[in-house]
Amino acid sequence: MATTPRTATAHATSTRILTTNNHLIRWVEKMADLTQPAAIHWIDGSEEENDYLCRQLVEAGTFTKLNEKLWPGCYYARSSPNDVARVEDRTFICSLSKDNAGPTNNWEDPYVMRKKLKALFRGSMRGRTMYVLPYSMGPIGSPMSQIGVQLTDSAYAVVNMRIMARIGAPVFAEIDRDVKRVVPCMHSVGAPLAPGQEDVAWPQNDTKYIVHFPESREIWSYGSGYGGNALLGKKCFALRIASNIARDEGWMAEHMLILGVESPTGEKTYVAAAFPSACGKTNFAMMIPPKSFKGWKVWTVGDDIAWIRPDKSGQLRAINPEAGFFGVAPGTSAKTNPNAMKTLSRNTIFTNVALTPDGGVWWEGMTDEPPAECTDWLGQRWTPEIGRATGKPAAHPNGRFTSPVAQCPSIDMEAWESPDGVPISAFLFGGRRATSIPLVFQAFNWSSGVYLGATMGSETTAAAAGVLGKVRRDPMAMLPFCGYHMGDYFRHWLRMQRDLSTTPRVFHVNWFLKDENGKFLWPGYSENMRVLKWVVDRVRGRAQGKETPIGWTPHYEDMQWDGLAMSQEDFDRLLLVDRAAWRKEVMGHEELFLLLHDHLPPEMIYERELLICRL
Ligand code: TSX
Ligand code: MN
Repeated sequence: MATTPRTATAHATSTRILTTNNHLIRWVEKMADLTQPAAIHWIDGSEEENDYLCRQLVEAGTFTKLNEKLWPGCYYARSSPNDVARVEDRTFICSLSKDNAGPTNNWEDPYVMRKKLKALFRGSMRGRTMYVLPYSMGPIGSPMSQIGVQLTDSAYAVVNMRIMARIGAPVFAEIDRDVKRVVPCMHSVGAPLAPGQEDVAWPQNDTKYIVHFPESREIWSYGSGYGGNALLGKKCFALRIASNIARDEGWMAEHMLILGVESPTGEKTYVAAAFPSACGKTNFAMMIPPKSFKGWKVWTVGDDIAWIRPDKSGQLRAINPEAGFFGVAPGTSAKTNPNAMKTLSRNTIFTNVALTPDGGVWWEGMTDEPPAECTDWLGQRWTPEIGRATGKPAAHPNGRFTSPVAQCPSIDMEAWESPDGVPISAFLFGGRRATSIPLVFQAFNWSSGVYLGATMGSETTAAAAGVLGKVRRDPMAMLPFCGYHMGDYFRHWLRMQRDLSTTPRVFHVNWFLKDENGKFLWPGYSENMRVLKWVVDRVRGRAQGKETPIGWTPHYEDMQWDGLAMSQEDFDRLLLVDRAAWRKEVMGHEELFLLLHDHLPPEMIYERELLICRL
């Protein structure tokens, strides 16, 4: 297999080829012929290389180096206003059969799509450097890890991926061992430069395509440099492609945080949790227990994605395939998430937040008082007065920080990079629901737990206080991320039970119940530890539960209340199972099931019938 390094293409200046894998070298050549880059740069992942790329980004105007005293090792970027989020309507699952993509994914015939993509990518990297970026999702060499190679014309994508994944020379070495299939990922911002043409700070194309070929395990992303559109290891690979691999191989690729709860005796219990967006998933993953919980600790393993598989004994074990947090900045503060604030205090890339005059960053919710003046995410002067007058925030609501996981004070140092993962004892599903859904309840068994996940959802936040928002269903928080038919996905969840000696216990939580005046009934944040302790106690067989039509809820005395004034009456309100409201709720489940009916496992219908009977 070994070949001597050679120049990849005649028309491009190139740095040294860093692999001996001929298949990879030939693919890079072929893609360079297609996209016509001015140069090819094989990424080694070194610090020197990263410094070089960051310098280039500063020169190009993409990056601003932040004040080294206040924000050591940090950079600031503003995107084009046309490129600020994932583009779900431009995201495609191009399976051979439309049926396999299901009704919740965009689909196009793979042959038609390939033709389209070839045309878009033809010459798309002219005047730019094509980076050959090898990455490992999961610790390098772990049997649970997967490898991808992203070809990209975005240095911004490279330096972000260096935080989000393991990249560079050690991954090439893993590829050269030739034991794992590599997922090819094509990425172009779709903004070729003519000779002499001046570049813009954030190149992008108004035409965008985020395309997955599940059978051939390929990703093609065109036109965007932002987040999940450009950092292809994350949503594209670790969820959409990996969900296909996982189904075929008998494991699970989930949109879940992973945390460990340590009791005063040192006993550690790991849970994985799926929440829809805007439920504070990262806050929960980095939660600090209240002072009254002496000796209890919460350890972070991951905040977004979990790859979970049964070990030889039939116990589910999970890894966080990522090495970084790509977190939403607005709302993150020393009050809501002190661990996140410490994590992002250095070696972080900020995108689409506000820039302060002292070379720092700011976003809505970071401090009680906004800075007297700053530059907003659009590059305009912003003051609190201007903000009030225009109603425009200084930071984009989807402004982000890219930070290394290892910098998180609550990171589970012993376990987070364990090649075998951590044992998962419980799954939590959640939603943002102002009424009807109790603070916490436990499913009766695995299949009623799968039903809980399948029917979860959040109220649209735009609804006025006290008015019932419309519930948007987001099964297992996977609706935008499952790379195949959602009905088959439920079937896969149900089938997983066969390979398990014990199934994790399944719970549903809702931190967002409100009273008639729109006031939150539950304090949330650190106080969620009280719920987490009941979950752990249930898993360990230590806590009682009260049987209700929807599952088991805690009794008042099953939960630890030291340090929080919680009356039996307020508690009863938080745990109330309103049968009339639930009969309506079940009607909402029907809507989703109708959409998925031709692939829906019969167990889901059966669980629904059982629930109706119990109500
Ligand atoms: O992240 C949140 N969590 C989980 C924390 C571990 N948020 C923020 C959600 C938006 C991203 C929450 N918001 C939580 C919560 O548990 N609960 C709430 C609702 C809430 C907001 C404010 C207060 C109480 C509850 N109290 C005061 O503002 C004083
Ligand atoms: Mn996510």
